Order: sequence, then structure tokens, then C-alpha cells
Amino acid sequence: ILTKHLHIGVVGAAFEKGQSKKGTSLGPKVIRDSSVLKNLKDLGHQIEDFGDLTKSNAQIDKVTHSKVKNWHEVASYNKSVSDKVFQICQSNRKVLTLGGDHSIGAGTVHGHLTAYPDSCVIWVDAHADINTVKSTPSGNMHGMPLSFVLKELQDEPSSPEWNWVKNRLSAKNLAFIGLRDVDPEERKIINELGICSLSMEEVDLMGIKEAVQFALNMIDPLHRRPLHVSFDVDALDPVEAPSTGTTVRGGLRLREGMTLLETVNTTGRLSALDIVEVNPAIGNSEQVGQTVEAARRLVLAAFGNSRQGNS
Ligand code: Z70
Ligand code: MN
Ligand code: MN
Ligand code: MN
Repeated sequence: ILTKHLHIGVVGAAFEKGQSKKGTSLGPKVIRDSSVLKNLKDLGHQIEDFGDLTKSNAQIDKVTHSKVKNWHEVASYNKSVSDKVFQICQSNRKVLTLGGDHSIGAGTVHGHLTAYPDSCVIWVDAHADINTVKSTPSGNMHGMPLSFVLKELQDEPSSPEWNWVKNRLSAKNLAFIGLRDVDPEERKIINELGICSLSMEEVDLMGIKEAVQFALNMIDPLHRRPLHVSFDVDALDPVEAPSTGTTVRGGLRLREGMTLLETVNTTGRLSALDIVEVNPAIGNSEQVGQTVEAARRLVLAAFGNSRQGNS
């Protein structure tokens, strides 16, 4: 398969306030250190690295917003993520965002959607990350990013911290792949909104390639929309990606993750990719190395690397 030469803008979302474990903000550094950007260049792509987004200068959250943790900081950092992703799209580049915890997915989806209002999202994750302020059991905002950008979940006026969110994703333009740890309230939301959900159960029954094609046909039946894949490495089985905050057994093999992204790459319409929740502070150095190598191979699969070898 001929790899199309792409212009790709890279941004590090070095953020960890969407959950309670230290280390996720080092994700962009360890993924860059894997030489993945050089590998992308060797595939023939032109890479522009915009560096890491600096910490938000929002007020440090001393009081909690209802039961949600780090409300102001997460909202403010996400605005900068959204602005940067939008800016990279405006420069006619694909976007590769290196997280960071998955709370930054609100910003990447919003920024990409602002540039491409008809874009669709495939959320690859063990978790659904769709809890609302009301439903969150933990108060961790990495379990909530989709609730801030989904059109159907904005029944109340948004709080001032999130009022920069102007463009919203329709539930019909979202698909999940890899779910296996979904809260009851999240399942209710997914069912009520009719969101395409291919949990590990469906992946096991259909096979990963058919699952991806099913998702693509659901969210983009005419095969013409820009695609955004937000890939939480905890979608992978813990044997593949042990260095992440919330491992759940029974996940995707790295091979399935690669097939997923190779299948998306084949559409020619992948426009934004997030790789999130790599946490080098979890596990020993071998486990960190394994997780980073998984992340590297996922990125390369998404941007046209062939396991047969590139000519
Ligand atoms: C749970 C919550 C979550 C990642 C855990 C867990 C969410 N649904 N997401 N780990 N990456 O707290 O909302
Ligand atoms: Mn060129
Ligand atoms: Mn996630
Ligand atoms: Mn997850």
C-alpha cells in the first residue's frame, strides 16, 4: 500500500490533573523519546512539532466544583488544547496529540470539530469517559471529557469555565471501541443517545477489522468525513500497556490496536489522532518501555507504516 505523504503537526498535552496519579504529564516526553517522530519522517511525512502546551495559568483549584476535581484547571487547559489543535488544522496539517490524561480529549475533539464541523470520532478505550457532573462516581475528569463536547448532553447552561465550547459533537458521529469498564449511568447515556458502542464483547464476536468497519459505516456512512481517533492506551490489554493509570484485563492486543488504526489509515481520512494515558511513573522500566513501544507502533500504524515493510 502506497503511503501518502502527509503534513502532521504534533502537540504534547502534558497534563495530569484529570485524574489523581502523578506521571501522565510525562507521557509526551517518553513517547517523543521513542523516536516516533523520526520514524514518521522516514515514512515520508513532514512533521512539525509544536512542543508541549504549558500548564494553564488558571486558578489552582482549592475548592472542588461539586464533586468534580480540578474543574478550573482542566477547563482552562482544555481551552489551550482546543486552540492549538484548531490552529494545526488551519495550517492544513493532520494533528497528533500526545497526552496526558484523557481529560484533554474534550479539547482535541473541540479543536478538530471547530476546524471540521462534520468530523467524526472513534473513542478507543476500556472506559466510556462520558460521565457528567451529575453521574461521575469518582470526580476524575478523565472519565468525563465526552460529556463536555456532546451536543445531546448540554441540557443545562454550561458553566463559565467551559463556555469556550462552541461546537459540539452529535452522538451519531461518535463510536466507541474496546469498552469493558462502563459505569451504569454511562451505559444509560450511551443507550439513550444511541451511540455506536463496540465493547470488547463485540470485538471478540466480530473481530477487530469488522468492528472498525462497522463503526466507520455507522458514523460515516458516505465515507467522506474527517476522522478523529482518540486512543486511550488502557484500551490495550495490560500485558501490552501496563504503564497506565487504570488497567482493565481483557483488552485489545497490540496487534488489534494496530489493525484498528491501519484500517482507519486506509480510509485516507484520518485527520486527528490522540494517544493518551501513558504514565511512565507506573511500573518498572521494562513495563514503561513496553507501553511506550506500544504507543509508538500505534502512531506508526495510524500514519501508514506497513508491517510488511515500507518500500
Ligand atoms: C470511571 C470514572 C476512567 C480512565 C478511568 C473511570 C474513568 N468511569 N478513565 N481511567 N482512563 O471515574 O468516571
Ligand atoms: Mn508537502
Ligand atoms: Mn480514556
Ligand atoms: Mn480508559
